[in-house]
Amino acid sequence: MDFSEQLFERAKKHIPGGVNSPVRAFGSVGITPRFIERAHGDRIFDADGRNYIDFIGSWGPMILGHDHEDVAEAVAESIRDGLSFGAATEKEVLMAELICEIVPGIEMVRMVNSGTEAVMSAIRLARGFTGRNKIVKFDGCYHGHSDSLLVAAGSGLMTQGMPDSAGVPAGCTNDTLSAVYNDAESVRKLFGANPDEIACVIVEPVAANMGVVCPKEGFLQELRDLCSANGALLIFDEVITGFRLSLAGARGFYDIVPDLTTFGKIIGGGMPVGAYGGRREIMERVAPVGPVYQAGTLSGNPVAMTAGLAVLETLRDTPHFYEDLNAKGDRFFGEIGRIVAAAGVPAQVNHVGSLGSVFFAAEPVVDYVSAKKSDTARYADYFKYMLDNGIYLAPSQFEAMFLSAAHTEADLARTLDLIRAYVNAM
Ligand code: KE4
Repeated sequence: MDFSEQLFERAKKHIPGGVNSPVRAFGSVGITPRFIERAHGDRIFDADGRNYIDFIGSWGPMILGHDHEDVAEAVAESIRDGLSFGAATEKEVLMAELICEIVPGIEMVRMVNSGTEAVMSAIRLARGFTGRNKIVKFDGCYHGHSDSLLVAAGSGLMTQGMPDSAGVPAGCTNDTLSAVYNDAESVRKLFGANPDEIACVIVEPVAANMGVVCPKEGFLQELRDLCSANGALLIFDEVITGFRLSLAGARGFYDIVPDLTTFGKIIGGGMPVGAYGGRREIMERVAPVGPVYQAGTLSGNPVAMTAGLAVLETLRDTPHFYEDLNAKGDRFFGEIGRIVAAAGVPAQVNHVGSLGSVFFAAEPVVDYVSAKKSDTARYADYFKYMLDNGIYLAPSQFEAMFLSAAHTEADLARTLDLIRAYVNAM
């Protein structure tokens, strides 16, 4: 039994499923999860001394690669000043100023500790600002595990076969309406059936929790127009796309300004950070200045802010960062598309820049229904083959691959060779 297997047995004694987040249990691929000991650049190293080219990057935060010199040094120095004070610090001011400087349309921002918390708070704020209760989400989109959003959610809930979680009273989801991703008409109908009752529409501008599903031309603009016409707020959940697709995230990439935006992952550089922000007239409804309550002991933690600031400043100050990263993604995912087409296998490749997915599906994947037609057994077999050959992919068909600035051309070429070998043997 290798050390990861030993650790997993021990973990399962004291942690539900042996993991602190379900997708890490490798449930849908049916093998023992690798326990990771350390990481550097585009590589992670497991407890048995094996190393892998990492395409998860902590589910998005590690856009610069692991163990980036500037980030590591800044955090190491910050720790000596103290870990947490439960008081205001300059670093929170610097982070808020930086996000408002970088992201058009954001005038104020509140730091929290996870993407879930950011979305939960943004939803409460939308309800408090509009005085309305109903919310619209999209089948297959995942916005964290707060009660009212665990409806036809993506990510682990697709893998776990739990379309709606146990323990969520109907009262928490009665006001949650579900629409079809890439189908603005389904949203229009919900507005028609619930006049003046919908507080917000929340969307992953590029869906990445049913695998990556790209917005059809005009879809996001139609959501923008529908929300404006009906007095509802448009919320972009940019926990994954924020600072990934462009410095201004999806809103910059697609030139659409939502009313509220949620962030996570990259803004913490790997530390527990989330945030939500928008224009002043909305954000000033948040306590202590407004009536919408939200709080957090470790919100804006100085060490976490140090990590996030180091990452965001590097992203802002590195010439052509996104041009280069997105071009790398176009080349890499474009080549996978050519490989599967040449092999004539039932597979689809969806990507936007450095964020992408390979679906083992015969038809294009454009929403939750088409994503669910994927051959998850085939994906599990593919995952195991790649893992055995030193490539660490998402342990579920319904997750994404994340490229970083640290992924070398040699490692990407090796990955493509393995994908080619696999699909040619299908
Ligand atoms: P967290 O609470 O996990 O920080 O963020 C929740 C969240 C909110 N919005 C979007 C668009 C997200 O993708 C997420 C979390 N993403 C998953 C990956 N599919 C986190 C991985 C996990 O659950 O372990």
